[in-house]
Amino acid sequence: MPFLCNLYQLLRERFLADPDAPWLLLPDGRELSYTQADAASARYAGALQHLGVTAGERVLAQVDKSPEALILYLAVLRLGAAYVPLNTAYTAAEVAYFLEDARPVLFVARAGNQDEFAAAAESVAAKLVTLDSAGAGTLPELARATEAVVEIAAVGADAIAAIVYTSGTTGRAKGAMLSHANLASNALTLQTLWGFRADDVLLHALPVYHVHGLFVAVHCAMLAGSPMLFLSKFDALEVLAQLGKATVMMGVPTFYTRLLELADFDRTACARMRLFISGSAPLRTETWQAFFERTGHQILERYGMSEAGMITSNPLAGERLPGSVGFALPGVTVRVSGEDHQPLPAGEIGMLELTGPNVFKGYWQMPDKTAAEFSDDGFFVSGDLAVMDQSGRVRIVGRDKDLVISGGLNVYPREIEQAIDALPGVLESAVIGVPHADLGEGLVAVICAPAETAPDEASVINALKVTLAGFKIPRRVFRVDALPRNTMGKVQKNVLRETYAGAFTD
Ligand code: MCA
Ligand code: AMP
Repeated sequence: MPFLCNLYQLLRERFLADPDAPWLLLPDGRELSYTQADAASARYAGALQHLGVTAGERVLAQVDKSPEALILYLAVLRLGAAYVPLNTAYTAAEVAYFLEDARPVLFVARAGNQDEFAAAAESVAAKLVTLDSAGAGTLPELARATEAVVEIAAVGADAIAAIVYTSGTTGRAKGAMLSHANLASNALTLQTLWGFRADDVLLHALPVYHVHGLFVAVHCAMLAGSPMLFLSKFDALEVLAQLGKATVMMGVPTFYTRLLELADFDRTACARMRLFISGSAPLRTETWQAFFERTGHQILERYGMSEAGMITSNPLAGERLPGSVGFALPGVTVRVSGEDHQPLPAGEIGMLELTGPNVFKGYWQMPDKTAAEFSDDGFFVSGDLAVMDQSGRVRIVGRDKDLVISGGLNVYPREIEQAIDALPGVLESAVIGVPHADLGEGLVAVICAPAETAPDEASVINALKVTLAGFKIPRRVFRVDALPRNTMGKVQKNVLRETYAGAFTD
């Protein structure tokens, strides 16, 4: 069924079935109802409109997780503008790139950071307002002083609701444009598939600047009109303390390995829970098994990416298998193909490709890159290597793209290598991901530099921290005289991954 209205309209129609139901439950005991969410988003929409935000324009936001951060997102949807969330770990240098690329009319920064960004915002004629973790700042002040915008902008099915930046193999981040229809179709499918109901309570400990925490989690809860137990970040002890009030949790595998480290995390702690969902990175079979033995719960693993939201999922009712990401979502077609984009027989490893109403509208202002990632018959090429069995069950077995996923966050080695190569004394470098008990993969940099001039590990790390977000900083740096290369001259990262496999585990 074609979707021809604003995503916010859809959410609102659903959650207003019980307007007084709680929307957010905060750890300090405060509660916000769905009616309050709706009214607050209208007030924020008033402030945004006053600042010049109109349908089709972009609002860039680097804000801490708070109820107001979600209200900002809902207000942007309400106006038919596009929300562009940024990881709070990004440095000023990284944010300057996003400002330049996204060309927003408005940049919402954390209070205290605004001076750092003033010049960059001004250079692209973006207005700058602030919002801090306690919900204070110049944006909420303005929202109190301006008239609310109650109407919800009517938008076409292809109107862009959000642009989510994902790094690229060239080292330059690309903005994946997601339409209202993309987000709505995925949300409706997941709410049904995972059985979200008004009496669920979603424990929300994910960040709200990525698809997982912002779209998958928030949309499922809001469509069902269920409350979110809204934690400012993942802290295993805090999650354990709150778990008795929740029925569903979504997390990256690191959440689950950290919970398993707590002796008190057991069946009793999970007594009210009906579902644990994992994604964003591979969940190790040992983790799945240990979790099952400890809690009696089979973690439901699903697979997705920024460009398409969720793509496959293990079933709620059927068999959930460790090491498998389940089946294509209803309405989504997944195939495992060879280099010619032709489907391979069941059981063979190939490229996972997909098509469906969830697939994005392209990379912001990069038509060539967009075209390069689609087959002639319109399938999006994921870059993930997979195998599918006769029944359509999918396993992700590797990546064709040079990507490391650390604690659920993506790092494209090229970007880090470019920064390392620019350091004095370094000839070239290779960045790889190797097994890390906590993060899944940990970053290792191998630098090729003469022993006499090579910077030591600490100076490489400190130099990178100036411009790159913390999660992109290699945790170990090794020096070599030469990087291993194949006959074509290409650096053999598989050889490096073997050599340094024990960097974090030995
Ligand atoms: C923080 N640090 C990290 C990471 N996070 N290092 C490597 N990998 C990370 N993921 C570093 C910080 O820079 C800092 O370094 C130190 O660790 C402590 O920082 P802190 O913020 O206290 O870390 P934490 O609270 O322990 O965070 C780890 C975390 C967090 C809980 C795993 O990264 C997290 O919430 N990850 C979830 C990410 C997510 O939502 N991904 C979904 C993407 P220093 O001490 O040197 O300063 S969406 C997606 O992938 C698709 C669509 C999908 O399928 O879902
Ligand atoms: P992002 O670019 O942040 O959207 O990350 C998407 C990537 O995360 C995918 O292309 C996969 O490589 C990876 N990913 C997400 N979920 C899973 C999963 N359940 N198992 C393995 N990899 C996953």
